[in-house]
Amino acid sequence: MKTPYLFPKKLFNIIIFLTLSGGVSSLLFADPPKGKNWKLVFYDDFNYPNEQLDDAWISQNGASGHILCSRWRENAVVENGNLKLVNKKEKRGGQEYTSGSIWTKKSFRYGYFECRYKYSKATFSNNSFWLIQTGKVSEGKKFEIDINEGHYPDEININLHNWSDFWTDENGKKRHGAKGMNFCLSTGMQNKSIALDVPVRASKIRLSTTSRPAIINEIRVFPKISESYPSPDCNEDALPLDLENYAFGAPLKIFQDGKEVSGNNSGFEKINDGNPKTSYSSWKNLTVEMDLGELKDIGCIQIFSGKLREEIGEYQSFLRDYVLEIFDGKSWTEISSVKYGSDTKVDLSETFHVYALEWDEENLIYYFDGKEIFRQKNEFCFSPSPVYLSLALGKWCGPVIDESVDGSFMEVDYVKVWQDEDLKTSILNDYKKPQAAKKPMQKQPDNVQKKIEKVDSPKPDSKNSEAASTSEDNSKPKKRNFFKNL
Ligand SMILES: [Ca+2]
Ligand SMILES: [Ca+2]
Repeated sequence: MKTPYLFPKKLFNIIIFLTLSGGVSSLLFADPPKGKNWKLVFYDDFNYPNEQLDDAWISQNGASGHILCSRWRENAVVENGNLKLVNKKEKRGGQEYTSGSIWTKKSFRYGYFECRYKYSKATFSNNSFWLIQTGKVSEGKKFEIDINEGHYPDEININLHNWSDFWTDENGKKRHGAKGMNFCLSTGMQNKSIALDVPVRASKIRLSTTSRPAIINEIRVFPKISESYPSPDCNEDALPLDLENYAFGAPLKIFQDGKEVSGNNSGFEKINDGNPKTSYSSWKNLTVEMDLGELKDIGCIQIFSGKLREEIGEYQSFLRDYVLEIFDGKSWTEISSVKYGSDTKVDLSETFHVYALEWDEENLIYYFDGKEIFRQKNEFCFSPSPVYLSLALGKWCGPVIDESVDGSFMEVDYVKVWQDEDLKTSILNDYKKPQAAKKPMQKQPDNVQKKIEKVDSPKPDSKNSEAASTSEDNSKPKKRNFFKNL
């Protein structure tokens, strides 16, 4: 039985910030928001021997087809008071990498869920703290709440999935509902203006990026001028009348993962339609080739990227990297590039941060370091769920770099769950869940599962969701082992 860790209540009311190198703050403790009669019902700070992890947690032991790694108990290591989920470059379970994924034996309905962790320092890792309703739906729909599927170095992803209702879209793809938001804590690449000291002469320009999503609102190409250039996000009618934008309406070729794509209603033209509020986005490696028609003397190239979140009036999900090339009529030459993530001012693998969800019958409210960052109406999450801590490897999480992934780890300081003692419908001491049952995605044959795509989501498809990260043995009956409430 797990040792209960009880702190004086007063301690939980203290929020301590440490200022570390680079001006990054690391939150030591957060706290449930005030106004409810919170009771701490689960607390694991991993301050015990590795073997004891199995008292309260179940580990995946097997492959997951939708990601690039199989996941095993050996990759979940408790040491020095923390849990490490470790990525390894090793062939196992039919895949090239291994990692770790665990979930609580205990399930919870409603409450305040909090986890303090660091991302693994690897670009294509998915660092997840999440809930998924397993087994029979007692009320509402099968759901998945991704409190955070974090991507190195500074990306936060929140998603709510409905795994009960599916439909087939016009392309024959099976879809399900998913809504959320993602954003990067750094915004240096959103408004990129590349002014050249010496003009270059070119008839074409080419922009390539591995960012996912790759959202491009507008590309502008200007001649050399003596004044400063306008901001890349300004409206077309705000440009000086005598400043020609060579990019406006220029023919485009679009390549995804190296293949040229075409099609009506593709939205390519939004890349250079003059309107910074319209955009084109891709979930594959994107290359945009723009034909300027003839050789032009170019003094500045501007790239404006990012998804506008109208509810807060901010752009998010900007490009994380690019290579910009020009064609002088004979050959291509690189004139500017940014390495993936090098613009970041915040590295969520360097410092611990607190990710949290407040879940009740009406709302899902998400927090980062004690501050609300997003909220959604709760329309179908009414059943109990275990808490998951998962590390996965997937191409949608950034460029695949073997050297950085081997040995990288997501480090978890603690997980806490509070519940509102005044909310009679929450599960406090009376819920008896016999097993972690099969997840919904397991019922899909592999070929169907791969086709399922989300809608209304900043992520491209369900294979990117931890929902499909089901353990091979997840459907097996689990031994009853109920965590003692604190
Ligand atoms: Ca546009
Ligand atoms: Ca700890």
